[in-house]
Amino acid sequence: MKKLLLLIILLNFINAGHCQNARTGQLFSLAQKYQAYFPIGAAVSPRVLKSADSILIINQYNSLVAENHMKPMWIQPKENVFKFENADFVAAFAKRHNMKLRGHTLVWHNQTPDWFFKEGDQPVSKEVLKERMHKHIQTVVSHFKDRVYAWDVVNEAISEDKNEYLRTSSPWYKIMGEDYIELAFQYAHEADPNAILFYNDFNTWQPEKRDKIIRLVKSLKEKGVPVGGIGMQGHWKIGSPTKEQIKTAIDMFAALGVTVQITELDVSVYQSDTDKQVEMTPELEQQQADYYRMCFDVFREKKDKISSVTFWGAADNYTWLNNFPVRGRKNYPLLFDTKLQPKKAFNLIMKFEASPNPPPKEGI
Ligand code: HAH
Repeated sequence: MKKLLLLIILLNFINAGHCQNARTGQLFSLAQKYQAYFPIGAAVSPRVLKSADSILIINQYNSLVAENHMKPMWIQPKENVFKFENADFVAAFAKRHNMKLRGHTLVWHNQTPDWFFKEGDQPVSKEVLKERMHKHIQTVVSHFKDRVYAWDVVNEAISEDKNEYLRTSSPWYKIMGEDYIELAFQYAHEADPNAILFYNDFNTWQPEKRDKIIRLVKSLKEKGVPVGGIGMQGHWKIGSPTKEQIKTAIDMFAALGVTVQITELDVSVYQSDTDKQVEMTPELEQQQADYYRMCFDVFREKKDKISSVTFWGAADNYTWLNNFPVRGRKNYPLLFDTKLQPKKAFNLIMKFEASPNPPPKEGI
Protein backbone atom coordinates (compact mmCIF):
# COMPACT_ATOMS: atom_id res chain seq x y z
CA MET A 1 0.00 0.00 0.00
CA LYS A 2 2.76 2.39 1.01
CA LYS A 3 4.73 1.45 -2.10
CA LEU A 4 1.74 2.09 -4.32
CA LEU A 5 1.27 5.49 -2.75
CA LEU A 6 4.92 6.32 -3.31
CA LEU A 7 4.66 5.22 -6.92
CA ILE A 8 1.61 7.43 -7.45
CA ILE A 9 3.40 10.40 -5.90
CA LEU A 10 6.44 9.74 -8.10
CA LEU A 11 4.35 9.46 -11.25
CA ASN A 12 2.55 12.67 -10.41
CA PHE A 13 5.87 14.38 -9.92
CA ILE A 14 7.24 13.21 -13.25
CA ASN A 15 4.01 14.07 -15.01
CA ALA A 16 3.80 17.64 -13.71
CA GLY A 17 4.15 20.07 -16.54
CA HIS A 18 4.05 17.54 -19.35
CA CYS A 19 0.90 18.69 -21.04
CA GLN A 20 0.13 15.76 -23.18
CA ASN A 21 -2.37 15.16 -25.93
CA ALA A 22 -4.14 11.96 -24.84
CA ARG A 23 -4.62 10.78 -28.43
CA THR A 24 -1.26 11.61 -30.03
CA GLY A 25 0.84 11.62 -26.89
CA GLN A 26 2.42 14.84 -28.14
CA LEU A 27 3.95 17.10 -25.52
CA PHE A 28 2.98 20.73 -25.51
CA SER A 29 5.16 23.44 -24.15
CA LEU A 30 4.06 27.03 -23.90
CA ALA A 31 7.58 28.30 -24.47
CA GLN A 32 8.01 26.10 -27.53
CA LYS A 33 4.68 27.05 -28.98
CA TYR A 34 5.54 30.75 -28.58
CA GLN A 35 9.10 30.40 -29.81
CA ALA A 36 8.51 32.54 -32.88
CA TYR A 37 6.77 35.20 -30.79
CA PHE A 38 8.44 35.97 -27.45
CA PRO A 39 9.96 34.18 -24.44
CA ILE A 40 7.47 33.05 -21.80
CA GLY A 41 8.62 33.65 -18.24
CA ALA A 42 7.67 32.92 -14.66
CA ALA A 43 8.50 34.63 -11.37
CA VAL A 44 10.08 32.12 -9.01
CA SER A 45 11.88 31.62 -5.71
CA PRO A 46 14.57 29.07 -4.80
CA ARG A 47 11.91 27.24 -2.76
CA VAL A 48 9.68 26.83 -5.81
CA LEU A 49 12.64 25.73 -7.92
CA LYS A 50 13.46 23.03 -5.37
CA SER A 51 9.87 21.69 -5.39
CA ALA A 52 7.93 19.55 -7.88
CA ASP A 53 7.11 22.81 -9.68
CA SER A 54 10.61 22.77 -11.13
CA ILE A 55 9.57 20.19 -13.72
CA LEU A 56 6.61 22.29 -14.79
CA ILE A 57 8.89 25.31 -14.99
CA ILE A 58 11.54 23.55 -17.08
CA ASN A 59 8.90 22.20 -19.44
CA GLN A 60 6.77 25.29 -19.88
CA TYR A 61 8.87 28.43 -19.46
CA ASN A 62 12.06 29.73 -21.07
CA SER A 63 12.57 32.86 -19.00
CA LEU A 64 12.75 33.49 -15.25
CA VAL A 65 12.69 36.37 -12.83
CA ALA A 66 13.17 36.23 -9.06
CA GLU A 67 9.84 37.16 -7.53
CA ASN A 68 11.57 38.66 -4.48
CA HIS A 69 15.21 37.75 -4.15
CA MET A 70 16.74 40.51 -6.26
CA LYS A 71 14.82 43.23 -4.43
CA PRO A 72 16.89 45.59 -2.25
CA MET A 73 15.41 44.17 0.95
CA TRP A 74 16.79 40.73 0.14
CA ILE A 75 19.97 41.60 -1.63
CA GLN A 76 21.30 44.39 0.59
CA PRO A 77 19.42 44.03 3.89
CA LYS A 78 22.07 46.08 5.72
CA GLU A 79 24.42 48.67 4.34
CA ASN A 80 27.27 46.93 2.51
CA VAL A 81 25.94 43.48 3.40
CA PHE A 82 25.10 41.91 0.06
CA LYS A 83 23.30 38.55 0.10
CA PHE A 84 23.38 36.95 -3.32
CA GLU A 85 22.81 33.31 -2.42
CA ASN A 86 19.09 33.09 -3.23
CA ALA A 87 19.27 35.21 -6.35
CA ASP A 88 22.31 33.23 -7.50
CA PHE A 89 20.33 30.03 -7.11
CA VAL A 90 17.65 31.39 -9.47
CA ALA A 91 20.31 32.63 -11.90
CA ALA A 92 22.11 29.25 -11.89
CA PHE A 93 18.84 27.41 -12.52
CA ALA A 94 18.08 29.69 -15.47
CA LYS A 95 21.53 29.12 -16.90
CA ARG A 96 21.43 25.35 -16.39
CA HIS A 97 18.15 25.16 -18.28
CA ASN A 98 19.05 27.64 -20.94
CA MET A 99 16.49 30.22 -19.87
CA LYS A 100 16.57 33.97 -20.09
CA LEU A 101 16.74 35.95 -16.87
CA ARG A 102 15.14 39.30 -16.01
CA GLY A 103 16.27 41.37 -13.03
CA HIS A 104 13.65 42.81 -10.67
CA THR A 105 14.11 45.44 -9.25
CA LEU A 106 16.73 48.09 -8.38
CA VAL A 107 14.89 51.23 -7.25
CA TRP A 108 11.43 50.99 -5.68
CA HIS A 109 9.58 52.58 -2.76
CA ASN A 110 8.58 49.13 -1.43
CA GLN A 111 10.64 46.21 -0.17
CA THR A 112 13.62 48.50 0.24
CA PRO A 113 15.16 48.52 3.71
CA ASP A 114 14.85 51.61 5.81
CA TRP A 115 18.58 52.02 6.28
CA PHE A 116 18.83 53.42 2.73
CA PHE A 117 16.88 56.49 3.78
CA LYS A 118 18.23 57.10 7.28
CA GLU A 119 21.34 58.29 9.00
CA GLY A 120 20.85 57.46 12.64
CA ASP A 121 17.29 58.60 13.21
CA GLN A 122 17.55 61.48 10.74
CA PRO A 123 16.61 61.36 7.05
CA VAL A 124 19.71 60.89 4.93
CA SER A 125 21.02 63.74 2.76
CA LYS A 126 20.51 63.73 -1.00
CA GLU A 127 24.25 63.27 -1.60
CA VAL A 128 24.53 60.24 0.66
CA LEU A 129 21.40 58.60 -0.76
CA LYS A 130 22.78 59.15 -4.25
CA GLU A 131 25.99 57.38 -3.20
CA ARG A 132 24.01 54.51 -1.67
CA MET A 133 21.94 54.13 -4.81
CA HIS A 134 25.10 54.15 -6.91
CA LYS A 135 26.77 51.52 -4.76
CA HIS A 136 23.67 49.31 -4.77
CA ILE A 137 23.10 49.44 -8.51
CA GLN A 138 26.79 49.14 -9.36
CA THR A 139 27.22 46.07 -7.14
CA VAL A 140 24.02 44.25 -8.07
CA VAL A 141 24.07 44.91 -11.81
CA SER A 142 27.79 44.01 -12.07
CA HIS A 143 27.18 40.82 -10.12
CA PHE A 144 24.59 39.63 -12.66
CA LYS A 145 26.28 41.06 -15.73
CA ASP A 146 26.07 38.64 -18.65
CA ARG A 147 23.31 36.72 -16.84
CA VAL A 148 20.51 39.26 -16.46
CA TYR A 149 19.68 40.64 -19.92
CA ALA A 150 16.96 43.08 -18.80
CA TRP A 151 16.59 45.06 -15.57
CA ASP A 152 13.53 46.68 -14.04
CA VAL A 153 15.61 49.68 -13.03
CA VAL A 154 12.83 51.82 -11.59
CA ASN A 155 9.57 50.30 -10.38
CA GLU A 156 6.29 52.17 -9.85
CA ALA A 157 7.59 55.76 -9.73
CA ILE A 158 4.40 57.23 -11.25
CA SER A 159 1.65 58.38 -8.91
CA GLU A 160 -1.74 56.67 -8.76
CA ASP A 161 -3.26 60.04 -7.89
CA LYS A 162 -4.55 61.75 -10.98
CA ASN A 163 -3.53 65.18 -9.71
CA GLU A 164 0.05 64.10 -9.25
CA TYR A 165 2.73 63.12 -11.78
CA LEU A 166 5.42 61.25 -9.84
CA ARG A 167 4.84 59.35 -6.60
CA THR A 168 5.90 62.12 -4.22
CA SER A 169 5.41 59.87 -1.19
CA SER A 170 8.32 57.66 -2.29
CA PRO A 171 11.35 58.19 -0.05
CA TRP A 172 13.49 58.28 -3.20
CA TYR A 173 11.49 61.24 -4.48
CA LYS A 174 11.28 62.93 -1.09
CA ILE A 175 15.03 62.91 -0.61
CA MET A 176 16.40 63.12 -4.15
CA GLY A 177 13.60 64.76 -6.11
CA GLU A 178 12.89 63.82 -9.75
CA ASP A 179 16.56 63.20 -10.48
CA TYR A 180 16.55 59.81 -8.82
CA ILE A 181 14.97 58.20 -11.86
CA GLU A 182 17.52 59.24 -14.45
CA LEU A 183 20.41 58.61 -12.06
CA ALA A 184 19.21 55.03 -11.53
CA PHE A 185 19.20 54.41 -15.29
CA GLN A 186 22.62 55.99 -15.70
CA TYR A 187 24.15 53.92 -12.92
CA ALA A 188 22.64 50.71 -14.32
CA HIS A 189 23.93 51.49 -17.80
CA GLU A 190 27.38 52.24 -16.45
CA ALA A 191 27.44 48.83 -14.70
CA ASP A 192 26.17 46.85 -17.71
CA PRO A 193 25.94 48.73 -21.01
CA ASN A 194 24.43 45.65 -22.67
CA ALA A 195 21.44 45.23 -20.36
CA ILE A 196 18.07 46.49 -21.57
CA LEU A 197 16.82 48.91 -18.95
CA PHE A 198 13.13 49.06 -18.09
CA TYR A 199 10.72 51.38 -16.42
CA ASN A 200 8.14 48.99 -14.88
CA ASP A 201 4.68 49.77 -13.51
CA PHE A 202 1.11 48.54 -12.93
CA ASN A 203 -2.15 49.99 -14.28
CA THR A 204 -0.18 51.01 -17.36
CA TRP A 205 -3.35 50.70 -19.44
CA GLN A 206 -5.22 53.43 -17.51
CA PRO A 207 -5.18 56.48 -19.78
CA GLU A 208 -3.98 58.96 -17.10
CA LYS A 209 -1.26 56.68 -15.83
CA ARG A 210 -0.28 55.57 -19.33
CA ASP A 211 0.17 59.17 -20.40
CA LYS A 212 2.30 59.95 -17.35
CA ILE A 213 4.53 56.97 -18.17
CA ILE A 214 4.84 58.28 -21.71
CA ARG A 215 5.73 61.73 -20.38
CA LEU A 216 8.41 60.20 -18.16
CA VAL A 217 9.98 57.91 -20.75
CA LYS A 218 9.87 60.62 -23.39
CA SER A 219 11.64 63.09 -21.15
CA LEU A 220 14.24 60.47 -20.21
CA LYS A 221 14.91 59.70 -23.85
CA GLU A 222 15.18 63.39 -24.71
CA LYS A 223 17.86 63.75 -22.06
CA GLY A 224 19.72 60.77 -23.51
CA VAL A 225 18.96 58.55 -20.49
CA PRO A 226 19.39 54.90 -21.56
CA VAL A 227 15.85 53.61 -21.05
CA GLY A 228 15.23 50.71 -23.42
CA GLY A 229 11.88 49.31 -22.41
CA ILE A 230 8.57 49.71 -20.63
CA GLY A 231 7.36 46.89 -18.42
CA MET A 232 3.60 46.51 -18.24
CA GLN A 233 3.16 44.51 -15.07
CA GLY A 234 -0.21 43.10 -16.02
CA HIS A 235 -1.85 42.36 -12.68
CA TRP A 236 -5.22 42.16 -14.33
CA LYS A 237 -8.63 40.66 -13.59
CA ILE A 238 -11.23 38.88 -15.70
CA GLY A 239 -12.66 41.52 -18.07
CA SER A 240 -10.26 44.35 -17.25
CA PRO A 241 -8.39 45.92 -18.90
CA THR A 242 -10.15 45.61 -22.24
CA LYS A 243 -8.62 44.53 -25.52
CA GLU A 244 -8.58 48.13 -26.76
CA GLN A 245 -6.92 49.42 -23.59
CA ILE A 246 -4.15 46.81 -23.83
CA LYS A 247 -3.57 47.42 -27.54
CA THR A 248 -3.49 51.19 -27.19
CA ALA A 249 -0.98 51.10 -24.34
CA ILE A 250 1.33 48.72 -26.22
CA ASP A 251 1.16 50.84 -29.39
CA MET A 252 1.72 54.13 -27.58
CA PHE A 253 4.67 52.77 -25.58
CA ALA A 254 6.29 51.17 -28.61
CA ALA A 255 5.90 54.46 -30.52
CA LEU A 256 8.45 55.95 -28.09
CA GLY A 257 11.05 53.67 -29.64
CA VAL A 258 11.30 51.26 -26.70
CA THR A 259 10.51 47.57 -26.44
CA VAL A 260 7.50 46.49 -24.39
CA GLN A 261 7.41 43.54 -22.02
CA ILE A 262 4.51 42.10 -20.07
CA THR A 263 6.43 41.60 -16.85
CA GLU A 264 4.06 40.36 -14.13
CA LEU A 265 1.03 38.76 -15.69
CA ASP A 266 -1.75 37.22 -13.62
CA VAL A 267 -5.53 37.37 -13.97
CA SER A 268 -7.40 37.59 -10.68
CA VAL A 269 -10.76 35.83 -10.41
CA TYR A 270 -11.98 38.65 -8.13
CA GLN A 271 -13.43 41.97 -9.22
CA SER A 272 -12.93 43.90 -5.99
CA ASP A 273 -11.26 43.87 -2.59
CA THR A 274 -14.59 43.14 -0.96
CA ASP A 275 -15.40 39.98 -2.99
CA LYS A 276 -15.66 36.90 -0.77
CA GLN A 277 -13.37 33.93 -1.38
CA VAL A 278 -14.63 31.51 -4.05
CA GLU A 279 -13.77 28.01 -5.22
CA MET A 280 -12.62 27.64 -8.81
CA THR A 281 -15.72 26.57 -10.76
CA PRO A 282 -15.78 25.42 -14.41
CA GLU A 283 -17.68 28.64 -15.29
CA LEU A 284 -15.10 30.87 -13.68
CA GLU A 285 -12.29 28.89 -15.28
CA GLN A 286 -13.94 29.38 -18.66
CA GLN A 287 -14.33 33.14 -18.15
CA GLN A 288 -10.72 33.42 -17.13
CA ALA A 289 -9.67 31.32 -20.13
CA ASP A 290 -11.59 33.57 -22.53
CA TYR A 291 -9.91 36.61 -21.02
CA TYR A 292 -6.46 35.02 -21.28
CA ARG A 293 -7.19 34.08 -24.89
CA MET A 294 -7.98 37.71 -25.69
CA CYS A 295 -4.74 38.86 -24.03
CA PHE A 296 -2.58 36.41 -25.96
CA ASP A 297 -4.38 37.19 -29.22
CA VAL A 298 -3.28 40.79 -28.64
CA PHE A 299 0.26 39.84 -27.60
CA ARG A 300 0.75 37.71 -30.73
CA GLU A 301 -0.69 40.43 -32.93
CA LYS A 302 1.79 42.87 -31.35
CA LYS A 303 4.73 40.49 -31.31
CA ASP A 304 7.02 42.97 -33.05
CA LYS A 305 6.56 45.37 -30.15
CA ILE A 306 6.63 42.81 -27.32
CA SER A 307 9.90 41.10 -26.38
CA SER A 308 8.73 38.96 -23.43
CA VAL A 309 5.68 37.84 -21.47
CA THR A 310 6.29 36.81 -17.84
CA PHE A 311 3.74 35.36 -15.42
CA TRP A 312 3.95 36.42 -11.77
CA GLY A 313 4.17 32.82 -10.61
CA ALA A 314 4.25 29.35 -12.15
CA ALA A 315 0.97 27.78 -10.96
CA ASP A 316 -2.02 28.43 -8.68
CA ASN A 317 -0.46 26.40 -5.84
CA TYR A 318 1.44 29.57 -5.00
CA THR A 319 0.58 33.14 -5.92
CA TRP A 320 1.19 36.46 -4.16
CA LEU A 321 -2.52 37.19 -4.81
CA ASN A 322 -3.42 34.76 -2.00
CA ASN A 323 -2.35 37.59 0.26
CA PHE A 324 -2.99 40.67 -1.85
CA PRO A 325 -5.07 42.79 -1.68
CA VAL A 326 -6.83 40.56 0.88
CA ARG A 327 -4.72 38.46 3.25
CA GLY A 328 -5.62 34.76 3.08
CA ARG A 329 -8.13 35.00 0.19
CA LYS A 330 -7.24 32.17 -2.22
CA ASN A 331 -6.86 33.27 -5.83
CA TYR A 332 -6.37 31.25 -9.03
CA PRO A 333 -4.72 33.67 -11.44
CA LEU A 334 -2.31 31.52 -13.47
CA LEU A 335 -2.37 28.92 -16.26
CA PHE A 336 -1.78 25.82 -14.13
CA ASP A 337 -3.98 24.75 -11.21
CA THR A 338 -2.99 23.97 -7.63
CA LYS A 339 -2.04 20.43 -8.75
CA LEU A 340 0.10 21.88 -11.56
CA GLN A 341 -2.32 20.68 -14.22
CA PRO A 342 -3.07 22.91 -17.23
CA LYS A 343 -6.26 24.95 -16.94
CA LYS A 344 -8.63 25.91 -19.75
CA ALA A 345 -6.67 29.13 -20.16
CA PHE A 346 -3.59 27.11 -21.06
CA ASN A 347 -5.48 25.16 -23.71
CA LEU A 348 -6.94 28.29 -25.25
CA ILE A 349 -3.72 30.26 -25.50
CA MET A 350 -2.04 27.21 -27.07
CA LYS A 351 -4.73 27.00 -29.72
CA PHE A 352 -3.45 28.90 -32.73
CA GLU A 353 -1.54 28.30 -35.92
CA ALA A 354 2.04 29.18 -35.00
CA SER A 355 3.97 31.13 -37.60
CA PRO A 356 7.31 29.67 -38.71
CA ASN A 357 10.33 30.60 -36.60
CA PRO A 358 11.89 33.91 -37.62
CA PRO A 359 15.46 34.64 -36.46
CA PRO A 360 15.58 35.87 -32.82
CA LYS A 361 15.18 39.61 -32.28
CA GLU A 362 18.43 41.55 -32.14
CA GLY A 363 19.75 42.10 -28.62
CA ILE A 364 16.82 40.40 -26.92
C1 HAH B 1 4.15 44.30 -7.99
N1 HAH B 1 3.51 45.44 -7.49
C2 HAH B 1 5.65 44.34 -7.75
O1 HAH B 1 6.30 44.91 -8.87
C3 HAH B 1 6.24 42.98 -7.45
O2 HAH B 1 7.59 43.14 -7.10
C4 HAH B 1 5.51 42.29 -6.33
O3 HAH B 1 6.09 41.03 -6.05
C5 HAH B 1 4.09 42.17 -6.68
C6 HAH B 1 3.50 43.10 -7.43
C7 HAH B 1 2.11 45.52 -7.71
C8 HAH B 1 1.35 46.35 -6.75
C9 HAH B 1 1.72 46.50 -5.43
O4 HAH B 1 2.80 45.85 -4.94
C10 HAH B 1 0.99 47.31 -4.56
C11 HAH B 1 -0.11 47.96 -5.02
C12 HAH B 1 -0.49 47.78 -6.31
C13 HAH B 1 0.24 46.98 -7.16
